[in-house]
Amino acid sequence: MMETKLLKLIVCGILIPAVLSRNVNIEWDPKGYLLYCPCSGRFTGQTEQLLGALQFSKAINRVLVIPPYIDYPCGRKHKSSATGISLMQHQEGNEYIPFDSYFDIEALHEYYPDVITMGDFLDHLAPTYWPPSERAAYCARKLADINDGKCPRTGNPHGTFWEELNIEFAKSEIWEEQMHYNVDYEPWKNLWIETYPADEHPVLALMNAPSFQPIQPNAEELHRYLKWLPDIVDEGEEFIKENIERPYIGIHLRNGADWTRTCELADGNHPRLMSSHQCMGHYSQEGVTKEVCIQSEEQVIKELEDIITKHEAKTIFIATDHVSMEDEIQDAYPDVRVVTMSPERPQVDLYILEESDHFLGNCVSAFSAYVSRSRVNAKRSVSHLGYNPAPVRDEL
Ligand code: GFB
Repeated sequence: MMETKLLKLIVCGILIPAVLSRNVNIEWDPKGYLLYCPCSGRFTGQTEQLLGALQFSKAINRVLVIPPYIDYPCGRKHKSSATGISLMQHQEGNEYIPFDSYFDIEALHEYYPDVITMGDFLDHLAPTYWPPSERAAYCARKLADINDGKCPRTGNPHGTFWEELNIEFAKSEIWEEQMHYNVDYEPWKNLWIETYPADEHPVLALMNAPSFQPIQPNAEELHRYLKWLPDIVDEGEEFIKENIERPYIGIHLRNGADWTRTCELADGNHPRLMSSHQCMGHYSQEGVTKEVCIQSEEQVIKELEDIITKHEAKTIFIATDHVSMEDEIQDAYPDVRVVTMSPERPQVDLYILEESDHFLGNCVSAFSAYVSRSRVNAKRSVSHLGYNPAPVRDEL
């Protein structure tokens, strides 16, 4: 099944040949393995989960099996000759895209060498060392209690993810104790190691990522081990070379239907909405306002004025999931070139935003948080729509 999917990705031109030609010599590691489903969020949300899982696996000393990204059809775009880009109208199945078709896995090894892709685990280790009768799904008692007393769930993605990988669980291992993913705290780390010693529990398959959402402050640093593959860098650089004159401002406009619904929660009374920590820190009591969450054309145009002047911008690059406001921004600033990508890929949008001379992001979106994190780590300038103070990066 995994091979069929990989083949499909190659035919689609998504997977680079280097992944296939890698010389694989993978041996079983007695320290045991950790699998999980990246069962919430989309590309950048799942990337945050990976950073948390990386930290968790290193702390409890297990090999991390990196899951493929789950790409949902509702978020994919396609080209339409009449309108340029529009959201897909028909429902297709999910796509499962290996981590190493976006990122260089060697760069992760600098932080933790004990990582392996799900494809390699299933092809080279599972057939010999993880017989179907021993495949256990692990979860907390409170999940099992609402799921007929077992861990594996049904539906998309909780069931479809494992089905796609051809993994059927023969049993459930339910933890009764309070187990915590915060393994910086020594007693909680030891609880995992003592409850599930690798010789008795060689493969720990978790139903969700062992991480926090939003990402915890101490995992933000790990972002620097994410290195785009050369084809994404080349694609981004080519777009910059052909369309952008520096200095340029990269702006993220998140305003699709799912976002409009999310921003109904931003009534100014509730702090900590989704990725708002990128602006306000994790512990703020400040309410998230509508202007911080979703912006009108007037707001965007007004806020761009000072930024264009300050950075002497010659180009504005707009990344968006839905409405780019390209024409309106261009009309408001005729001396600045306004560009957006069409057709586009989220990964290339992210790259171009990372490379901008100034990034103007959305406080609430994980997509913006990805760019903010990367730029704050690299000490590059960042500000956010609807929010004036400098972004807060919590210390440990
Ligand atoms: O990455 P993500 O988890 O962050 O999901 P949020 C947003 C997805 O929307 C991205 C697309 O992975 C992209 O596929 N997207 C958003 C974009 N902005 C852009 C953009 O500027 N350019 C391109 N090319 N694509 C959460 C979701 O989104 O929002 C949740 O994870 C839920 O599932 C919630 O829908 C409301 O934090 O922005």
